[in-house]
Amino acid sequence: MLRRLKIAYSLYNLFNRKRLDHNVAAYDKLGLEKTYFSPVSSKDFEGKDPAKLKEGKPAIRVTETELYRSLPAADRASVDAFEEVGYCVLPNFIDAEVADRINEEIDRMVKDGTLTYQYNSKLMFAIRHSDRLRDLWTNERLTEFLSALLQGRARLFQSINFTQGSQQKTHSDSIHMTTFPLGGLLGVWLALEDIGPDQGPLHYYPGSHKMPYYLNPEYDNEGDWWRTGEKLYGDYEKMIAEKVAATDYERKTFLAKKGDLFIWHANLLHGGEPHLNKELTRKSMVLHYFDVERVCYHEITQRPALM
Ligand SMILES: O=C(O)CCC(=O)C(=O)O
Repeated sequence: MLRRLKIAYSLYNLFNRKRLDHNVAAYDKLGLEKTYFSPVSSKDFEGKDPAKLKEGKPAIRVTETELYRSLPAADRASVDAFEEVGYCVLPNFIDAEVADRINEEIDRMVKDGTLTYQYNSKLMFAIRHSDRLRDLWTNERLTEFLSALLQGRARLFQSINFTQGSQQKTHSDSIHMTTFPLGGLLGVWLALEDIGPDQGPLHYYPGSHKMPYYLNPEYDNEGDWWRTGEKLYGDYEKMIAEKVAATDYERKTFLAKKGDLFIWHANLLHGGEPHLNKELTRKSMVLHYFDVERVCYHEITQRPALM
């Protein structure tokens, strides 16, 4: 019950001004009477003009970025198709030796207790504990490329490492990490070893990012002025399963080689396949980037995102 009280989140957020200031300028531009710690959800933006947030800010095209220009033709073609299919694949993006060093660093942080498994299989925010990891994912070349894909300003928000498959049911990240206007998020997924069909590979539905964004109102999870919605996450997953079953989108799995990168759109439906052979690991790392030129928040809990 306490977890649903908006006042509890607001009190916590009251003491995190620096990490929440990013939304304030956007609230002003949109004419929203909110402070940095106020609850926020999609219903706040009804009738608001998203163009107000991007006034006078021409974004660079992805084809002009240094990273894109350095890619082999096949990878460029994958990036070119991003808008159409909702993802792109950059094979061998990271050298095997760099992947090994990431694995060593994660192992060390698990052994010394810096990282502990949460939500079954997730090692959250390793980037907060390792300069090397953070630098790898915040370098200028990658940031420029991701900013161009977002048509905004990409900022690394979160990392999650896995040693076992997530087995997470199909979802869109936009219920967890949401923006106004919608679509200001990218998922960047790195294989830290070869991942076969029995190791719980990533699954995804090409083109599904063009489906509507299914947020709190679509599964009756809006709550009221003092409480967030009462639905369970399983209710969200059930709704998504029904929505996707009513379409022709095809489910695919990403059988990755160590060092391969998969980038997905904010609304691409994806998840983790069952991890069938538990004797094998499934080492991977996922990074989520927000476009900080938009309002960045969590629709499901109606909280502003702590950057
Ligand atoms: O790696 C996986 O199995 C799924 C990860 C995922 O769904 C996510 O981070 O949003």
